[in-house]
Amino acid sequence: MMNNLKNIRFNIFKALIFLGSVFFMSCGITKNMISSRTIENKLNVAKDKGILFGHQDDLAYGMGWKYVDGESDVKRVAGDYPAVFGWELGGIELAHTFNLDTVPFKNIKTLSLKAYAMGGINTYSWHPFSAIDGASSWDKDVDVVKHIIPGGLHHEAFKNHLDKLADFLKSLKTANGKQIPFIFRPWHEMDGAWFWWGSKQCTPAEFKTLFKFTIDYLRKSKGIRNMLVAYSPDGGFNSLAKYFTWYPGDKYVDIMGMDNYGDLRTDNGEIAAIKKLHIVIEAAKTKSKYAALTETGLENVTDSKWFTQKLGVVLQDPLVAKELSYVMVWRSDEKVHFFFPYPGHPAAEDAKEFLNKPGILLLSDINKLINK
Ligand code: BMA
Repeated sequence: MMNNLKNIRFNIFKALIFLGSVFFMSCGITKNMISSRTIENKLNVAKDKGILFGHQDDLAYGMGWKYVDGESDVKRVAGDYPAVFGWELGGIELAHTFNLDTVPFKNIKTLSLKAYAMGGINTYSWHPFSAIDGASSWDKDVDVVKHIIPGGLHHEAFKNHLDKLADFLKSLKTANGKQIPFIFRPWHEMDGAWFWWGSKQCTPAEFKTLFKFTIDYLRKSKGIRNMLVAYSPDGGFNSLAKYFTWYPGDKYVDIMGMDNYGDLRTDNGEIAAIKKLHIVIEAAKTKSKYAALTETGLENVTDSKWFTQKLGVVLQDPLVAKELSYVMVWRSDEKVHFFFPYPGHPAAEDAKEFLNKPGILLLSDINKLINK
């Protein structure tokens, strides 16, 4: 009798373990991954509280410094780190040691893990070289997309590029061997015509095939599950239908994005930017996704009031303030260009004032909300 009871208990226990694993596997979570829901959790918690602020390459370099532990131009100016950390993976597909902006991939890895450990969200852009002949992403005269999608002559070479990308993404593991969650934002600004995947370089159908194949390959063939995906046209749209022209489908996208530099450097451009963000927000609402201004900035911050008077005005629009999850400004490379000021720069005080607004969330703000 006692033995039977023990057996029953043991079997129930085994069944629970089995059901638990089936549940977690079906959610795409395995023991070795930290679910992408940890990012969604942050985005959900931030909802209605404010917009998370991000900066590309923030922990890697800034004005007058490079790879200094703990350094960040956002922190130097505003006293806190950004909540979103952007990184660039162009060059990983060729097994380069450095990305196309000379940032070593080993530093990107260490700093991504640091950002994750601090409570931040990592997002990766990718400006890959062509799998056909190594042409740069900006080589708009080459015919790439139709040759690298399934059925194309260079499809295998492209898969090889994705293998290298996947190896890097899967190597983003904590000391306990768990893969960290991240946002991936491939094939961005496709509505423009400056990349080989742009609107004049391939058809929307070819583009969608490229996008879908990329995500399916990373998820299904490579087992990457801890990834949210952002879809980011460049603001070359004026309707919901136009916004969706290159949309690969609901199962491929988690974040409805927009990159937009143009409207934010134009007189009265904030009106156009707000209109487009309303379209992005409508898209996100219709599809139950998040909305984000995935890239913006004013090159070399030549307007000392740009943060409060341009970006700030756009983000203060009531619908935008309520619905937008995050905004990210581009990198600050002293040799090329910078999009966030440094201490002493004429725009530094204004950037600080903007970041101190209650509706803009930095790293300690999101950590406080999460730990509440
Ligand atoms: C662009 C510029 C380039 C850089 C590229 C990828 O906007 O910043 O200098 O190589 O992004 O990071």
